[in-house]
Amino acid sequence: MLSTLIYRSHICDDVPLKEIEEMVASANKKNELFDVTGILLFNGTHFFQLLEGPEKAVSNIYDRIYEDSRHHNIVELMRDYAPERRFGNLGMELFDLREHDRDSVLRAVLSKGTSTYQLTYDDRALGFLRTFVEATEKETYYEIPLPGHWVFARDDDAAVKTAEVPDESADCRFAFQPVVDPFAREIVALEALIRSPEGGLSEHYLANLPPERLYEVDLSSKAQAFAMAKRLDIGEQTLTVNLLPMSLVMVPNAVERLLQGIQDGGLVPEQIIVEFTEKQVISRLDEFGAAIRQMKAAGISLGIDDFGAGFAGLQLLTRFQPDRIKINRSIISDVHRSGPRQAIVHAIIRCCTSLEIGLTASGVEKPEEWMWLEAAGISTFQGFLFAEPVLNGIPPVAWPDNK
Ligand code: FMN
Repeated sequence: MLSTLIYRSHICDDVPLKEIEEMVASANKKNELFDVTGILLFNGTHFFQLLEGPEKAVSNIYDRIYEDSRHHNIVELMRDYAPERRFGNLGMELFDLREHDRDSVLRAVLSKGTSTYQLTYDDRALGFLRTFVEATEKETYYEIPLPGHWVFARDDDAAVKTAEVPDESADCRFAFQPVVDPFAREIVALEALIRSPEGGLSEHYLANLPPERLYEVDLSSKAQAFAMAKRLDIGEQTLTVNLLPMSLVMVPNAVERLLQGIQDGGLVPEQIIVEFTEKQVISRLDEFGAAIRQMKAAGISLGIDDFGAGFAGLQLLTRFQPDRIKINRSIISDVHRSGPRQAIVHAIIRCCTSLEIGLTASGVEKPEEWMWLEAAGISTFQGFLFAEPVLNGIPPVAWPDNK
């Protein structure tokens, strides 16, 4: 099947254009061998390449291009399928945008097209091409430092802080994971994640409960989380707990019981964020809304977890505006090299900024993901890059240091 791949990248400072011309000559031969065609645009700082050909061949060539040290900040913009090639003449042709005047440059690029149909603007690939030529999106090209620019170091004297569990007979435990602001070097919140007594993950723990006990156990477990937070002496630190949305609806006096647990743990409602994941369907929205109002009136903040992972996120936002949103790992993962993910994150940031909703990126594992997200305007993060959750304890944070 004929596939199309488009990316953009930034040329490395020390690469002479002559070297690129030589590279193009040999790439041309290689592409021809694999039946891949395309065009490479260069504007003095950035490349924009469109590759067309059999799916596997295009993918293999792109993998090699991605590893090429002559460019960096490589962002894949599009992978799609097409009935015929747009630029089918050569294995690869270099087009230097600087050699043409502003008004005619797009026409000059399009004159290289080989499609029998008119190259129209409603074609996505040509949309990307035009945007690159006209440089209308340039302000969103965040140039992040190369990997290795940052080291993540734990304080020498930082250790895991653990405590005895308050009730050994309880059938759940909690692991705590910090949410951090790396530039301020501040832990902005701790999330209490439910675990089985052996440390089994929350999905398994909840999935193994009999359905008729699920909501009651979910709600009553929060008292354990608050008691554990007390033992860990979290002071005035913000604490996030997760709750199934239906636990608020199905368990009588759910909010009163939450408040009692908070008080017994020596905490105050204002330091608690209750998070609901958007993945869980809320079937009784009116009753859920009433419980939310009661929770908010008592001072507890509302968070939406796993934003972007389910199907209800945007619709949920039309009904309830939470205080905080956590973007799911599925959107965060490799965001620095994915145009679609970057566009989605930009849209979430714009939406949350308009609604004054705080935003956290969760599941951050790579320095490049963190750097791109910081550049885009997110300042709080959660993920293995900074700290892994620790059962019955609080881990130290690995803070980034500029090398
Ligand atoms: N190599 C290709 O074979 N085809 C291409 O279309 C191609 N385009 C490139 C575009 C840019 C901006 C850069 C920096 C490099 C490009 N290369 C291309 C070169 C590859 O990255 C790589 O050097 C080349 O395929 C040789 O790989 P090999 O040594 O593993 O055989």
